[in-house]
This record gives sequence, structure tokens and C-alpha cells, in this order.
Amino acid sequence: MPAERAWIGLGSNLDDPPARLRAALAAIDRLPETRRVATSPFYRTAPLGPADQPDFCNAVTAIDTGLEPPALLDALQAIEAAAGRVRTRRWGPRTLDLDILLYGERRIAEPRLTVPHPRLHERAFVLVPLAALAPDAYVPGRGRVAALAAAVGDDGVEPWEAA
Ligand code: A4P
Ligand code: MG
Repeated sequence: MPAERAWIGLGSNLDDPPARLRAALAAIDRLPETRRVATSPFYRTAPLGPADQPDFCNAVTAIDTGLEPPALLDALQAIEAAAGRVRTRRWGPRTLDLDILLYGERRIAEPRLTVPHPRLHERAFVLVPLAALAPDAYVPGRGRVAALAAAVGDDGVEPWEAA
């Protein structure tokens, strides 16, 4: 199976967030042409955006996939929909958010898909789990994950269990 390595960001802040992430990982395991190779720990993260919402549970998982990026996005959006995601306000609370952070070292700028994820390089809740998994991964146009993570720091990010 020809496959490329992609990194998916997972986030939830409603309805038992770590259970939402575990269910999403199980659903990713059922995707065609896709094998999950590694997953970061789960983190408790302060909400970015509106502050009047619960903390998020965030993680990152690495997959090897034969799905091209648009097909992968369709599959992830189907998993979000099955998790009962209702889109309310931007950056508001959600049962499940799945973002394609990186797809190999490809750069994609399409109406419904931007890769690398356009805000990944400035977000501790993405970079801390990504650096735990793939410090040497290269973010096209931005640099190595470890350097980006060091620049952003880890304020507002702690192990999920610690809270
Ligand atoms: N889209 C474009 N590029 C991508 C990509 N690389 N991966 C499009 C996934 N989707 C991508 O996303 C809107 C549209 O983005 C999709 O239809 C897709 O075609 P969405 O999930 O419906 O909307 P959203 O997630 O509410 O908006 P946005 O702007 O993507 O939000 P972000 O940037 O994902 O941020 N705080 C903490 N602590 N932890 C979080 O996880 N997440 C957000 C959401 C805000 N604050 C947070 C967290
Ligand atoms: Mg999203």
C-alpha cells in the first residue's frame, strides 16, 4: 500500500473529552488504507478563543495513509459528524475537532483544505503533543516541530490526568 505519513490533531471540550478522543482514535483505526502508527499523550489545555468554555483535551496522532488529502478530510469530517458535532460559533465548544496538521511535507491551499494547518505553528495545544510524537517533523515554510514548540512554550498545557 503506497502511503504517506500524516499528523492529525484531535480536540474536544464537551461530553467526556478523553472518551471523545478515544472514540475518534478507534474510528481512525477503521479508515481504509490507513494505519495509525503513534499517538501522543492526552493534554488538558486552556481554551484559545472564547474563555467562557471548558478546558480542551488535545492530542495528536500519526497515520500512514493511502487516502489523498481531500478523501482524508472527508473521512475525518464524517467521524466528527458521527460524534454529534454541531458547529456553533467559531472557536466555540465542540464534541470533536479533527484537523489535518501535516500531510507529509506537502503544502495544500484549496478552498476547503489548508496544509500545514494555518495556525499550527503558533499553538501550544498542537505543538506540545506534536513535539512529543515527532520533534523532527518539518512544517513546510515554518521549520522543525521541536524548534516551533520551543518558541511557543507550554503555557496552558498539562497532562490530562494532572488536573
Ligand atoms: N479546513 C481547512 N484546512 C483544514 C485542515 N488542515 N484540517 C477547513 C481540517 N479542516 C480544514 O473547520 C472549518 C473548515 O476548515 C472545515 O470545514 C475544513 O474544510 P471546522 O472544524 O468546521 O471549524 P473550527 O474548527 O471551529 O474552525 P477553525 O478555524 O478550524 O478552528 P481551529 O483553528 O481548528 O480552532 N483551544 C484549545 N485549547 N484546544 C483546541 O483544540 N480548538 C479551536 C478550534 C479553538 N480553541 C482551542 C481548540
Ligand atoms: Mg477544525
